[in-house]
Formats: sequence, C-alpha cells, structure tokens
Amino acid sequence: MKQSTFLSPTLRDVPSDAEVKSHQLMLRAGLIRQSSAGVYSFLPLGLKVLKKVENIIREEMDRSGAQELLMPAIQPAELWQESGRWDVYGPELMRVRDRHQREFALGPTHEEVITSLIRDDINSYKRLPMTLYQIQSKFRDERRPRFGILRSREFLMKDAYSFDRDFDGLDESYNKMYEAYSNVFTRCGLDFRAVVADSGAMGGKDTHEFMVLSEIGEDTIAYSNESSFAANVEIAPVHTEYEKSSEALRELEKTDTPDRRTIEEVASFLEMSPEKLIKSMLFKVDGEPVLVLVRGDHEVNDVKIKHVLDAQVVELAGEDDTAAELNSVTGFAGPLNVPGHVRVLADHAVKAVVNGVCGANERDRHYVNVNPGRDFEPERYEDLRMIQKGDPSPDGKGTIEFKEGIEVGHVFKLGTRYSESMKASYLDENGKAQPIVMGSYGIGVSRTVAAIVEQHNDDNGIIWPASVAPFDVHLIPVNLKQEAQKTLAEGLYSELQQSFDVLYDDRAERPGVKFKDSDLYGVPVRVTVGKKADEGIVEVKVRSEEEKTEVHRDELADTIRQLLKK
Ligand code: 9G3
Repeated sequence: MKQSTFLSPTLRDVPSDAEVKSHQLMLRAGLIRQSSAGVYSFLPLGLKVLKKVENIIREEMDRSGAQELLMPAIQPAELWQESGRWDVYGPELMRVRDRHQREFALGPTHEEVITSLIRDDINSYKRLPMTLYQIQSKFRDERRPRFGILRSREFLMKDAYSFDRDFDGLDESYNKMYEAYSNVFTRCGLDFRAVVADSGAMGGKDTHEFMVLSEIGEDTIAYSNESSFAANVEIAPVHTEYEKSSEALRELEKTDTPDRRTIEEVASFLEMSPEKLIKSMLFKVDGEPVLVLVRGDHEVNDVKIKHVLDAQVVELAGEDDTAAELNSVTGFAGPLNVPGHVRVLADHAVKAVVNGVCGANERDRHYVNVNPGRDFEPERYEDLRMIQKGDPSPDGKGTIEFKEGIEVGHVFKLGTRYSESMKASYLDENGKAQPIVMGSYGIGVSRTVAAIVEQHNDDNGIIWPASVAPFDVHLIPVNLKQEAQKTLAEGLYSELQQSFDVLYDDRAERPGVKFKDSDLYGVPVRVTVGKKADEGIVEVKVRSEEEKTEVHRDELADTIRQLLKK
C-alpha cells in the first residue's frame, strides 16, 4: 500500500478529550474518528487491525466447532416481550419505529433472535449439540460513553450461542468456548485473566469474564497472590473466619453522637475502632425494605444481596425511605427495634462483634455495648461484603490482591432461561419435549483492539503484535530524490509484497516526519532505504526494540520472516 494514497491522517498533538492512551493513540495514528458521542468510524488502518482480530476469532470459533451465521441488527419488540426483557431494559436499549409505527430494538445482544431462530429448526435431540456465532455491530445507549471504543454506543461483538440437550452438554460446550477464548486472547498478544464473574441480569449460573490487565480497566479483579484464584470483585466470595473476642458482655447503653453519622465520625467520636461498629444500610430489594448489616471496616456488596435474595433489582434506599420504612434517620440506622416488615440480614463478620456500636434509629443517638444474639438477631448471616485486599484467598492459598481489568470477553451458562420463556424445545429419545439448554459467549471485537493498544504502546505510538498488525513491514526511503534510494525502494516494494503486507512511505516528506508517523503506526518491522542504497544495504528496525541492523537486500525477506516469526 502506498502511503501517499492511504487515508490514515496522523495527529501531532494529543486530542484533549482523549483520557486514556489507547483512545489518544488510535486518534493520533488515524485508526478511528468520532462520528458522534460514543460512535466511531474505523479508517483503513484501524479496519485492517479490526479484521485481523476478527479473523483470529473466526479461526478459533470454527476450530471449536461453532458455525458462523449473521443475524439482523433490527429486532422486533415482540421477541423481547416474549422473553420478558422489553420492559426490563431502560434507555440503554435503543428502540426505533418502522414506517408502520411498529417497535424494534437495535440489537444490544441476540439471545431473543437466536432462540426464535433455532426453535423453528431444532426439534430433535439428534440436532444437538450445536453452537452458532456471528460477528456484528451491537447498539447500547451507554449513559457515559468514554475511552474511545473501549465503551462506545455502537461496537463490534462476536456473540455465540450454544444449544445442548442437558446441563452436562452445556458444560462441554462452555469448556470448548472457554478454551477458544484463551486461544483468541493469547494470539492477540494480550496479558489476560479469566475470572469468575457475576451473571448479572442474565440469570444462569456459571459465568467467567476475560479481563485484560490494565490500570484503566473499569472492572476490578480480586486474585490470590499464591494460586490461580481470580474473580470479579463484585462476586468474589469471602471465606474469612472471624475470632470472637472473649471480653465480658457489657450492659447496652444509648449515647449521644451529635451529628456523627459516618463510620469514621462515630468511631473517632466514641474512640472506638471501626471493627467494633455495625454499619446498617437500608436497601429496597425488588421494592421491599431490607436492612443489611456489615462490620464498620467492610463494604456492603449489593451484587451478593441480589444473589442471596434471588432478586432482580437491589438499590440503596433514600433518606425518606429510611425515615418511613425504618422509622429512623440516615446515619443513625441500626438493627435494634426494627419494624417487623423490615428484613434484617447480616454479614458473617457481624456475628463476632462484642460490645459493638450501632445506630439507635434516632437522630444523634447510637447504642454502645451492642451484642448480636443478645440485643438483636438478624434473619440470617450470609456473605454480604466486598472482598478486601489482604483477605485470605477463598481457596485457602495466599491472600487477595486487586488489579484493574478491561472486560473483553464474557461467557455465560444460560440454562433454560430463554428456551423456556420462548418455548424452544427438542424431542428426546422418548419423544418427550425438553427445553434446550443454552450458553451465550461474547467477545468485544472492537474493544479488544483498544485493549491491545493499552497493553502495547510507548510514548511514540502503538507497538502492534505481529499477529494483528495492519501491515508486516513499513518500507521507508529517506530521500526519493536520490536515484539509488528510489530504485532500491521501488524494487523492494514490489519484491517484498510477494510475501508480506507492505506499507510503502512514498511521500515527499522530511525523514523526521516519516519516522514519527512510523512510530505512531506501530508496524512491527521497519525497513529504511538510505545512504547505503547503492550497496544494496538497508537498515532494519523492530518497532519494539531500539537497535537497528544493516541487512543486504538479498537477505532481507528471510530476515523479516524471522523477525515476524511468520
Ligand atoms: C440489553 C442492553 C444491554 C445489555 C443487555 C441487554 C448486557 C444484555 C448481557 C449480555 C449477555 C451476553 C451474548 C453475548 C455475550 C454477552 N448488556 N447484556 O443482555 F437490552 Cl440495552 O449481552 N449476550
């Protein structure tokens, strides 16, 4: 490809609204351009990388036995009404009307469409197992699109769906897909972890997220420093054993804590450590008031509340709810004398509190010398807190540390969540109708490109792994006015194109500009034609290294092959 004709405008300056490295570099190297908030065009250079990632995904999907198809982006509302999700999703689900005023969704995912597709065609156990996948634009009207294509409103996703006769079959399909994902992200040159994750509103049980380690990641991974344990912090289980102190129980007392509401304020006012405090937070769980208790030095985990109570919606109650439901005041809520209709759940750590402190459900008043079991009894003790750094790893090996991650893949065991609601069943050997057991598996294809840039860059630009680079070789003549350089460069351009994807910088630009652009583009191997052109000698430099070596044109192709490990 001749650079003089190539549309990939580079920018010298860092765009002010780009906060993270990948967004900055993808704009500066001319890979993407914003069309509207969270909506981007992929320019030729960016599209070449996107296609490379797509093809790695295709190869691994096909290798796993999945079949590619392509579903429509426009989805009739009726399908989402059948699955019961039309009213679950709010403004994030982009909706349009056709000329007859019929309602459609712009597909954010395709469980409904694929289930309606296969229920008409899969009717015998003989057709199972089957896994189908597509690579297609998805639409999600994110409230806050940010970080370029890391969180955009239109993005490219590979979404796959597996269909099995039973849960054992699903386990097999799931494990095949899990392995395919590991292959994909390894081949893309990513440092990633597969972490146990929350199945969110997807229902289903097992689910894993594939996280690319990056400090700008929006997800937090809790992992063990001594084992392979890794989980999304949202659902990481806490297996800590709590020592109950042997101090004598003292008499319960109410005390003044004027305008001291937070754990820190109350702890310092009463000169007690936060571990002696019982934090009481009122939640509305599917509309019902639930008071959740955790130790003062811990955080409530609302995802765990949702799982423990098998709820759809869990949200923190507001001030007026606290007043009305709990007959209390925010900052002074507590588990003593709670109205009967308010359920009280406590994290395991609360059980070991002795002579603790809690709100008195009165303004400016707290109880001291509170003892669970004597002064109050929660409905039950559960694991309801966020895991913390330093906690013992749930598998008993090592302690927990945190790392940020970018979610690039997510695999779910859906079970019969969609096949039941949408009546997708198969006839078993006895002719009995059984619901198909499903899995769903996503990779953010465009997000993966950005994640690769996040992990492969330096101050001068992108450093593409050879497997996804837009070109193999960047061929740069220093001065095309020099006959020897021009002849050698053009000769090499046509010769190297036999075996490599070559970007030829045929522009009449100063060398400095050419090299700056070359560093931005991040093509793995750079061949510079310069002073020794008349001896047939060029300079070869690998983008990820400093050194430059002189190579005779006759050894050039082999040298490049070796460098690309092609
Ligand atoms: C929606 C909107 C946003 C959504 C969903 C539905 C996320 C939604 C979860 C999934 C699960 C899997 C198949 C590929 C892998 C992920 N955001 N999810 O269902 F209506 Cl607006 O998409 N789907």
